Amino acid sequence: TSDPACRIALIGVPIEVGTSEPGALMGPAALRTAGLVRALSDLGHAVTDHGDVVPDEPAESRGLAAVTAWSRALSRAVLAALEAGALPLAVGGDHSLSLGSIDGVMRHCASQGRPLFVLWLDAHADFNTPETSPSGNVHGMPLAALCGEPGFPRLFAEPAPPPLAPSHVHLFGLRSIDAGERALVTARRVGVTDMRTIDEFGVVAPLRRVLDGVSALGAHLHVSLDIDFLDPSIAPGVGTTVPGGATFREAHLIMEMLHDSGLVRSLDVVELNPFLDERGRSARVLVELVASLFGRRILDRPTLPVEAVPGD
Ligand code: B3U
Ligand code: MN
Ligand code: MN
Repeated sequence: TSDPACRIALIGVPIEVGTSEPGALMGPAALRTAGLVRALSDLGHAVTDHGDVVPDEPAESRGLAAVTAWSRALSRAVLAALEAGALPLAVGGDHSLSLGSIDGVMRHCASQGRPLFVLWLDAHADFNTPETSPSGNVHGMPLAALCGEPGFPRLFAEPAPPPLAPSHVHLFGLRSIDAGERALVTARRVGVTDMRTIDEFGVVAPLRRVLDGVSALGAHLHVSLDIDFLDPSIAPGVGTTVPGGATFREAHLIMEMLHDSGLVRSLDVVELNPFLDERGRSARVLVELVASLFGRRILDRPTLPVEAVPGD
């Protein structure tokens, strides 16, 4: 995203089979209504709306089998976008869609011999397995499945790419974690910037450290933005509200830093539930943030080191 303009492939994923709260399937429609395509094309990007993904089999029921039908179709769409030189933007839909988007990204990275790094902006760790999950909801499991934890059925099309390295995953904004997840995240050495760290150090220092690491690895950076990363007071349109989330200003700065890094190559925007929203507020906030990630800025300069803060 450092180029003045890039090609963006918008892929709608109206999936809610990974959650028990209905409404997320309206997410892609609400983001389009809030002007997502226009916001990005106004920045000079070439945006193609590929419409909504259709699952491989009709998926009426909830659970892993239903998610698999969606994720296989989404994986192909994401891989095709990357192979065509575009940046895939998958909009959901619940967070189980990242099984498909990241599977597609992993296949692309494997073919290029390039490492992959995933930045997970979320209140939750989404690192449950079917065994540890208290709810059985698949949107709480995608990272464990992608990192190759046991206990999942065959989710991905064969030949499956090698699993994601847990040390190449960074959870940012974490403030709700189940006991089984905490044990796994610790044992696998997943990177974490939790809300306490953000309270103590702000967002800039921890995020700079993550981005410097990605840059040193020469990795493809995939960002997965769960709307519950934000505080529910600015983004109420979500099934699982967790108090104490990121403010608009923190989230906005994160997006500007991601843009300035020039490292982001694929993005998910998930868990918007328009049925629970208030007059489109949450959809509009997400469009604002995505626009900042793609280069909307106040002044034409990147964030500066403190020594260089302008003023006089
Ligand atoms: N960790 C809980 C809650 C949860 C995870 N992701 C969301 N909620 N959105 C679970 O059900 O796995
Ligand atoms: Mn999530
Ligand atoms: Mn979440």
